[in-house]
Amino acid sequence: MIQNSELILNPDGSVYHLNLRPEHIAHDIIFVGDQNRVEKITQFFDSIEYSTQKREFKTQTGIYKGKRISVMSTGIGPDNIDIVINELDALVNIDFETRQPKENLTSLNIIRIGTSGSLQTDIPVDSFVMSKYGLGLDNMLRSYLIDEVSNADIEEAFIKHTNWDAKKGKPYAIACSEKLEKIIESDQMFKGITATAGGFYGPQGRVLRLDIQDQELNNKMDNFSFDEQRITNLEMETAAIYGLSALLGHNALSLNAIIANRASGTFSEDPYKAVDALIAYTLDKLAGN
Ligand code: R1P
Repeated sequence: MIQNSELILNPDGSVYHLNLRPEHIAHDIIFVGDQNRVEKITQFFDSIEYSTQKREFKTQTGIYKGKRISVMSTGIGPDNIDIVINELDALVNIDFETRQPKENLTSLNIIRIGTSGSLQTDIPVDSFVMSKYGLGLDNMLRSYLIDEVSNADIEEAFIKHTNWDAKKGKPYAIACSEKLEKIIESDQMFKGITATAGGFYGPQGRVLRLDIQDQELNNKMDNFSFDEQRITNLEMETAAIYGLSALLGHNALSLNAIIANRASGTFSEDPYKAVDALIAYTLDKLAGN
């Protein structure tokens, strides 16, 4: 039995941070970072059956073209992903009455629609990237036993190529769900390795007033490749989503609208337009159109 201190439920039976009970979520779930992006997606729904929010975690569940979908904001960073995916998994795979894992487990389909910075000059602002792999530079996943889901060959090649300082922890590489990749993929999307950082400034090589441990890291990342996959972009959630989903048996895919190009120093003139186009594309693919 999982103790009250380990799986915390609110007085109404909802899970602690997400504020949701099992009946409130669909098995197809879209993650966004920004809570204001949730309604940018659900505005296209035929109906909304449930809405809730606690802190940065806002969820709406409804029907889009006959398909039940939940849209959920994760806030920023891998630490939030630890909360969101563990609580989502508890909602479907732990019996809240007996506090025991269920015998028949449910696999959720999780798709992130995020924003991100490109590391490659030829992946311009306003384009889309699908992450074939997440490369976690953040350490969150290293609290779990990840050897069976992580790709040690990519990790070792990356550590060698960048002369990675072990004091920052060991990067981890996790593949996307091939099932979701097939449903969503398009010729118009770039595909590659998405690096996930545990912060926005120093951890992504941005220097304002503080010196950083490796000024050359972004340059080294942009010329790394493994098995014809290069590092396309840098953001803060994908590797954590892929890792926890793989460990818990869920399918995950991350899509990002490129709103900044770190290689050329440019930022989109209308970042919302690219995000809106990615939302429309993804919803229709999910609904089977
Ligand atoms: C940083 O500004 C945030 O934006 C990106 C990063 O991953 C980080 O969460 O994604 P979202 O727009 O989905 O939040």
